[in-house]
Amino acid sequence: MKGDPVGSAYLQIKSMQVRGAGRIARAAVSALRSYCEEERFPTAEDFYSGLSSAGEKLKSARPTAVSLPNAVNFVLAAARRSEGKAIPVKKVAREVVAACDGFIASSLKATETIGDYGAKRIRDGDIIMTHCNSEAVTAILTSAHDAGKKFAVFATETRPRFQGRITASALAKRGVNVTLIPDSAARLYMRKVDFVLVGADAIAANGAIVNKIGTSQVALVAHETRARFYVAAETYKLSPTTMTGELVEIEHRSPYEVVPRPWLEENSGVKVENPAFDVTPPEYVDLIITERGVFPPQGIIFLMKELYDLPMTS
Ligand code: RI2
Repeated sequence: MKGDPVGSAYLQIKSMQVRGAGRIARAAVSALRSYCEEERFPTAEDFYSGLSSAGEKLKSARPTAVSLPNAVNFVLAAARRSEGKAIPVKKVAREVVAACDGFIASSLKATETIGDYGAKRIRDGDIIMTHCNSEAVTAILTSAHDAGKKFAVFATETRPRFQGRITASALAKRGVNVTLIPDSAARLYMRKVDFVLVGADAIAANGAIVNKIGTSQVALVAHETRARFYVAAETYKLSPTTMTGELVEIEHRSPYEVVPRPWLEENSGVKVENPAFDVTPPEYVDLIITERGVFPPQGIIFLMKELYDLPMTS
């Protein structure tokens, strides 16, 4: 075995060295690809069980972004198609590598397509607020900017990990007019805002959006001031298990992302909570922009049923 691509991807995803729902999906798939290329499998049984436990390990790195299990399941399904057939294990491994390449390419293409679809929603003079850092959102804003549209962006800092700085820095480097604001200033600036644009880690069957903590507060304020609320997400962020009533698990991270360890040691009577995501109800969402088109939150169930091949129920 050369290195440990799965173990190292697991650690990078868990520690958020690799972050963002799309990026973690591609990192997991890329690790499974390396596993297929690097591992030596004496028997087909070894291949299937090894790949399956590698996939389960990667899925466990972060619990909320459904892009991660969806991506891993895509790869495992590609392997399962050959299970039980008399196909040489090397050939199956090659097919799985091709499936991994297909996933990565279509993920990147999906983000680009969302960029094009979303850019059509931006008009000259628009003021847009975003929260956290999303590749899908950045794709829309840079596509609109590259098309010559003139607009301004307010990016919230996004405590406790300040992903808003990543957004602001990336947009400024591309020449987009961007202003970084504290999360607590969202209501003050919302009066000027035409629409909010955020990414998603998971989208439930009822059109609820699971995204970075604070998103639902921004949505509430947008609702109050009648600013529209748009979500940009590739379809592998749709959560199929929510169709059968499963809830999306919300990740809780270390208290030391919120306060320094010495502070907490000095103030040991203080409890610290650090939920990484929250849920924005569909009533606060106007549109979900995917690579398959633009949907109202109530329409997402039909797309989900089509993509996940489940029978239509009432
Ligand atoms: P893209 C991020 O989660 C944010 O919540 C962001 O909105 C979402 O993933 C989608 O990201 P985190 O990994 O796939 O920072 O659009 O916890 O880049």
